[in-house]
Amino acid sequence: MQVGAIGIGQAGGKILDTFLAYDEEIAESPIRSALAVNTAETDLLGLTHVGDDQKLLIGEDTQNGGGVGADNETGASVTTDNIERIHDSLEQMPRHELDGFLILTSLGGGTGSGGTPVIARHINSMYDSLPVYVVGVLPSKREGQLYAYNAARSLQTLLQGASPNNPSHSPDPDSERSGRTAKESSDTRLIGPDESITEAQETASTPLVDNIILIDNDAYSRPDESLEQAWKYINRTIAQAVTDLFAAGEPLENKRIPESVVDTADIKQTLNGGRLSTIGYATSHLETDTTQTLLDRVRGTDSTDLNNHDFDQQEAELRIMNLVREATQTALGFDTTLESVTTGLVLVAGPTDVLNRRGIQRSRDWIQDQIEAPAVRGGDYPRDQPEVQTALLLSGVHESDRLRELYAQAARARQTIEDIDDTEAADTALTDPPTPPDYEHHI
Ligand SMILES: Nc1nc2c(ncn2[C@@H]2O[C@H](COP(=O)(O)OP(=O)(O)OP(=O)(O)O)[C@@H](O)[C@H]2O)c(=O)[nH]1
Ligand SMILES: [Mg+2]
Repeated sequence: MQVGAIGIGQAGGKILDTFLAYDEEIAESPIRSALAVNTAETDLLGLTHVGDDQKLLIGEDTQNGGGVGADNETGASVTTDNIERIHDSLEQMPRHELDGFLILTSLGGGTGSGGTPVIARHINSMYDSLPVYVVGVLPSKREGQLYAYNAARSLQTLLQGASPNNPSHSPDPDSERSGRTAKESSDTRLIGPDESITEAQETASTPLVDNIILIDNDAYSRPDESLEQAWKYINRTIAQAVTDLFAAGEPLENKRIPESVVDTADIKQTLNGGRLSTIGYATSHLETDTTQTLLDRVRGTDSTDLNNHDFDQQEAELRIMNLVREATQTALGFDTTLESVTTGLVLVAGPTDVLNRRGIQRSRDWIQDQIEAPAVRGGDYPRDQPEVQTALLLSGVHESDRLRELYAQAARARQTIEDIDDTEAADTALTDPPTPPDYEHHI
């Protein structure tokens, strides 16, 4: 699967950079074309794998290259004001070779969180046939209410696209794919977390994106380390998981043919299983020579023994099953149970002799049993390396304590903001205080 990748904001740019670094290492990439967009100049300068001609600084006139300070309304409006420049950069991408767009961003900051819906809306209006996927990073709970509020608004806007509470944002009746029209490309408004979130994924009539792969900064960071320390690891995990999943089925010269190919259609169908997804990733280093000698001793065989092969294959099968379970647990760090997703894709990468077919099949069956849906896809990715990796994509997340918490945190932030507004209104006696809307959150 080949994508045009857009990293927006600080996190988005760094994740894009990490993708490009990893892709250089494995000499393969799902990123056909890359673009980093930011309002902060230093963020862009810090990217070492993104080329200078792939960097776009926006809003210099208003933000002076200093970012938008976690104000995602400003992030949205600056992106809108610069949409033509973004458009020109997107036009440089070889669109006919792309299977879709992938926007990389944090959801809690200002530039990426506000700019992503604007860019998604623009892509929909210009290149309607190509799907838009987002890798969106949820802020840590430790980062407080404002980031949670930003994330909930950005998510809500991406899932709903237009707010039923605001007639000026209603779907265009003349358009078949309402909400995905050029007409709306100047719409900078972000939907609030209290605005009819009711089962947004299922009922959304006007989503701006085809799928959001959510990454939870909390799920991957350890209590004893700072978030900044965890970012590197998190970014690397995202890059590895998504690259492996997207690149596995790409035919390349000299590439080993998988026994079971995961192709673009498998990935798209898995992502079509819902609007929200999550990924998991696990690695196991293959035994060093010393360990192998030890194992040989335990087995009491030499390496040409036939039983040895069986033993190796049993070991390979077990290794894969353990890795898939581990990958499930990392993915479920974001969510709660496998019952809360509707579809999945399992990919196992490693040297051919350890890609045990039965192990992959049994892992798929194991996930399938729990999801209780027929659609768990899977495949292998043969490549020479001293380790085995499992990448997991779980889609159609329909129940999530983490998201409920995020929306609750966001609602509290909304209330705080309104309380401040009320005080200011009373002080100046300019306007009546607004009535706080009833808050109901459902995922
Ligand atoms: N995983 C990950 N998260 C990051 C990284 N950098 C920042 N974040 C998270 O992103 C959120 C902040 O968003 P940023 O991407 O820094 O914000 P921005 O889009 O650049 O917007 P402004 O700085 O407000 O202009 C917080 O939740 C951070 O924890 C990163 O490299 N990796
Ligand atoms: Mg920033």
